[in-house]
Amino acid sequence: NSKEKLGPQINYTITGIDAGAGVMASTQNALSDYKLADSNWQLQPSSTSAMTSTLDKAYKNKQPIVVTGWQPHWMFTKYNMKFLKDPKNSFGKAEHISTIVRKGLKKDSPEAYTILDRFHWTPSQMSDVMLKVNDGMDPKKAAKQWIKKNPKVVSKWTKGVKKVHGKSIKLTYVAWDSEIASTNVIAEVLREQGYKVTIQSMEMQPVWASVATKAADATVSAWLPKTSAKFYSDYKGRFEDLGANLNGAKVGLAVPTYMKNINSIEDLKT
Ligand code: PBE
Repeated sequence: NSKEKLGPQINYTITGIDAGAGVMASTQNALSDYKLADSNWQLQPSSTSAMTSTLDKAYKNKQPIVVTGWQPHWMFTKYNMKFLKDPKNSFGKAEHISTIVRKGLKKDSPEAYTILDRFHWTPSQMSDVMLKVNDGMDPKKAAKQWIKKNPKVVSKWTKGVKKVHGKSIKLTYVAWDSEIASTNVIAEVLREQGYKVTIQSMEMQPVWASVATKAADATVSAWLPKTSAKFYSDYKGRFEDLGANLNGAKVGLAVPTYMKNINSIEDLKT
């Protein structure tokens, strides 16, 4: 019942994801910025799949829940969700996802560099791939289908670029739904260009380290300016930022829209 205080109903718990994610660090900041930790609020780490399954159960029963949320993600397509207002700006405003490549890639693999540099798509295009994967389709297959259906978009990335033979490219990524989609799409595009592409998923810190140490060639999973800010500054000068591959991303705390009285992070206190 909406007249009851929210905190006790959900044990003052925000349902989070993997501890290494940027949204978890930002949520910890929010707990202190809004003085929520003082009133017993805590962030429960889990995994994206555990978080979304907890959300699914709460949603089906119209029970209150507060989760770490971000967009693009299918949770906003599958459920009616809203971000809580963040007047203290703990989560930053708009985020973009950047393509980060190793130093020297331009010289060693100019064709891949050009395609990675041009790679840019929209949240709704990314969501098309994400939804298919969420419905159970193999990510590689979903990527291939998307490429086949969007030849005009893809040709903007590959136009005039020479085919290659026998060259290899290694991409690293974090296995978040958004990055599973983008990494598989760009990997398939590079394969069609003739590259032998390997993709490897790991935690966020090793992703950045792999590009900085040149163990990997690139990643398309850098949420900025806030979510991966720590790694961006830790490895500054040891990678090249090719700019946004997607604009209009967002990170914050999210709740189902049936929680009518909770609209701002401030409201968690009341
Ligand atoms: N995310 C999705 C990541 C970036 C992509 C918001 C869960 C993070 O929090 O680091």
